[in-house]
Amino acid sequence: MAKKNGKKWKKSEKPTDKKLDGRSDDIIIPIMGATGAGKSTFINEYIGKTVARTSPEYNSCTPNVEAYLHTLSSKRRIVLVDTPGFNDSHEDETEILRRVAVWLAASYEKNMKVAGVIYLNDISQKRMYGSTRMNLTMFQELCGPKFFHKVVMVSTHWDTVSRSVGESRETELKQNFWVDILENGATTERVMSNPKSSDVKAIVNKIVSRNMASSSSSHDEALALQKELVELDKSIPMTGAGKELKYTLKELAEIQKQAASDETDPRKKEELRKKMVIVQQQIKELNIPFSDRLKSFLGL
Ligand SMILES: Nc1nc2c(ncn2[C@@H]2O[C@H](COP(=O)(O)OP(=O)(O)OP(=O)(O)O)[C@@H](O)[C@H]2O)c(=O)[nH]1
Ligand SMILES: [Mg+2]
Repeated sequence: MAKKNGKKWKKSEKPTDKKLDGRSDDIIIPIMGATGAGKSTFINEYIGKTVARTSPEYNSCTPNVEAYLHTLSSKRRIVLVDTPGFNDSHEDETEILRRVAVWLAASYEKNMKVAGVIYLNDISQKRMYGSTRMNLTMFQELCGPKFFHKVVMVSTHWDTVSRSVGESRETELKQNFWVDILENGATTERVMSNPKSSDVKAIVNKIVSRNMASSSSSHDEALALQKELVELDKSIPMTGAGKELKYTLKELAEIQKQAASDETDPRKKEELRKKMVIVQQQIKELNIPFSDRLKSFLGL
């Protein structure tokens, strides 16, 4: 069992981090996915009113991890957790990972159980862009394969594509990008009804009833990131997600470097150069702290 004090992740906490007065019988469901996938909309549809701010597509909107509560007649609470997505329009991906990590670690310490995770994907997207792929990779690292059976891969925006186009994209996702997750027991769902609330409620209710039927204890099947931070006392950059972020940021820096060298407009060139500096700074921040390096060298 985890020690309660002196955890490395706690050093990453900031006074601005939102905390939830959680209970151990709360049913926690984080909603994840790229910017514009419809995470905040999903939550609003479930709660039945606008509690989470949404924004027009491709403008990233939700900056913080935010929990929204719904109390069941049994008095148990469903906690839908809105999360910011990782993508290139954000200036600081390390900050996003920090916010998500701190929230998840703090709730894990309070014995709050993650009942399932919903990962949203916008089916109207023609291709798996860099940022969408980055989100998925980070998500997989954050969950870990042992948690995949509690993941629901949900596609949204079905109302904006013809059914046949949507179905062929869904098949591509299943065959090329979601293979690992699905092979390890994740399920797929669609939000396509009008109003969306009936599909959204059905998806959440499935997770809730599965959770109520299960007898596993709260720490049996936590997210990989929670175990790494709390049980294994890793610092955020040392977790699977932290290492993956560093890797994907390196790719992004390469793309920006290439774009800057191809750009002829001096203003755009300067903009790209500034972005590159930000990304390089983030990569630096993700460097493993000296004490961690020493520990792993000593095999501790
Ligand atoms: N047509 C259609 N629009 C949707 C659907 N889901 C979300 N939207 C719209 O897509 C836009 C983005 O939705 P959000 O809910 O803000 O997306 P988000 O995933 O929370 O985005 P971030 O907070 O930036 O990470 C909003 O204008 C929503 O109204 C859907 O299923 N169909
Ligand atoms: Mg949002």
